[in-house]
Amino acid sequence: DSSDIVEVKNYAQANHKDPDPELFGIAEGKNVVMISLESLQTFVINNTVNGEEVTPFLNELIEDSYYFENFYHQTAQGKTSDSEFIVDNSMFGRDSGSVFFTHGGNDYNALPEFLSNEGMYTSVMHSNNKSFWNRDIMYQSLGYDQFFDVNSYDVTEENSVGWGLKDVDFFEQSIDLLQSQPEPFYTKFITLTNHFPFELDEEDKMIDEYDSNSGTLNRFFPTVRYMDHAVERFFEEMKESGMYEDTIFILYGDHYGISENHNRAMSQYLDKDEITPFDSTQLQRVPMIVHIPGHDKSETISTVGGQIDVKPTLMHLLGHSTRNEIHFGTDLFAPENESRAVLRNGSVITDDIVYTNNTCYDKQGEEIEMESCDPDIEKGLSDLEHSDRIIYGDLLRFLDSEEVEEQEE
Ligand code: GP9
Ligand code: MN
Repeated sequence: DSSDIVEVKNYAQANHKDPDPELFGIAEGKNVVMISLESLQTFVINNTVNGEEVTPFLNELIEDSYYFENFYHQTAQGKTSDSEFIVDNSMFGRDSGSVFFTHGGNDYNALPEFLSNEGMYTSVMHSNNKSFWNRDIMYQSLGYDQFFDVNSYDVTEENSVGWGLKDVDFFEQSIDLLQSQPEPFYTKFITLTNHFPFELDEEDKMIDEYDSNSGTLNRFFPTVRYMDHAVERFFEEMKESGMYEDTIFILYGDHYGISENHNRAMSQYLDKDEITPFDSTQLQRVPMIVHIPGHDKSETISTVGGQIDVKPTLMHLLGHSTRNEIHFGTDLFAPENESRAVLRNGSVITDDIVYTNNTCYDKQGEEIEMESCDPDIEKGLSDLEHSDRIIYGDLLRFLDSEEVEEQEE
C-alpha cells in the first residue's frame, strides 16, 4: 500500500551521493545520444584476435572520454529490454521474465519522462517491430515522445543481415530522423548486428573469425568489429551534420554475448586453465563510455558500477539534482560513490571482493572467508528486494499522493 512507498523512498534516498561539482551540469542544454551496444563485453576492449584489434574505434574514443572499466550489466532474461529498464529507471529488472512485458502498465518516474518534462525531446531509434519486447507499450510508460521503429527505416534484403537492418545502414538512415527532431533531444540508438548467432555478410567481415570449438565465440569477433566500424561511421556523420559539438554520448554494452556454454573456448581465448565462477562474474563487465565533445579531460575510471548507475550519473551531468528521486544506483562520478555492483542473480562486486555462487573471492580470484563478503551481500539483497517491491506493488503510482505526503511529515 502507500506506506510501502515511504519506506522504499527513505531507503533509496539514504543511499544518495552528492555529485562532483566540477561535472555537475557540464552537459546542460546539450543533446544526449545513448548507444546501446548489442552483446558487447569488456573483454574485447583493447584486445586483439589473430593479432588484430577488435574495437579500434572504441579504443580510440576511450582515450578521449571517461571510460568505466569495472561496469557491469545487471540484466537477466529480459536481455536488451532489461538493460533499457535499468538505465532509464535506476531500478532493477525482474529476476525472471521481462518487466517490459509483465509491468508495462506501471507508473514509472523514468528518465525520458523527466527529461521530456524539462523540455527535451525523447526518442528511441531501433529497426525492429515496435511490439518486440512490448516496447511500444513500455515506451509510453517510460515517457518517450517518439519511437522510430522498423517502419521508419528502409530495410531491404541488401542492407540486412541476421536480425535485420545492418548497423551501418541503421545509423546512416537515423541521421535524418535525428535532424528532424527538436533540440535538445535525448535519443537512444539500439544496435542489432552484433546479436547471437553473430551472422555477417562476407563483405562486412573486417577481421577473421577466431579459431576454437565454439562457432559462436569465433563469429563474435568479426561482428563486434563491424559494430565498432558502424559506431565510427556514426560519429563521422554526427560531425558532418553539425550536431556533434552540441551532443554528449553515452555508450554501453547491453548484456553478455558469450554465455557460459562457451567456457572452454573462452578459456582458450583468455589463455586461462579454466573459467571459474569468479571469472564468469568478471566477464559480465560491459563497456561504459561517456564522451563529451569539447571537454578536454579524459580518464579510465576503475569505480565498480553498473547500468543502474547511468540515470543518476546522466541527470547530474545535465544539471539536475537527484536528491528526491527513488534510485538504486549512484552517480559514477560522485566522490563518495561506494564502488559496488549488484547483479540480478545476487552476485556482488566491490573494489575488494567478488561474491558469486555462494563463494567469496578477493579480486585476484582467490577464495576468502564469507565474512569478507557478508555486509555487501546483505546490502545487495536489500537493494534488489526494495527495487522489486516497487515493481510488484506498482508503488510509484502513490508518489505525490496526499496520503504519502502526510506520512512523510
Ligand atoms: C531486439 C534487440 C535484441 O529488438 O533489442 O534483443 P535481445 O535478444 O538482445 O534482448
Ligand atoms: Mn541485446
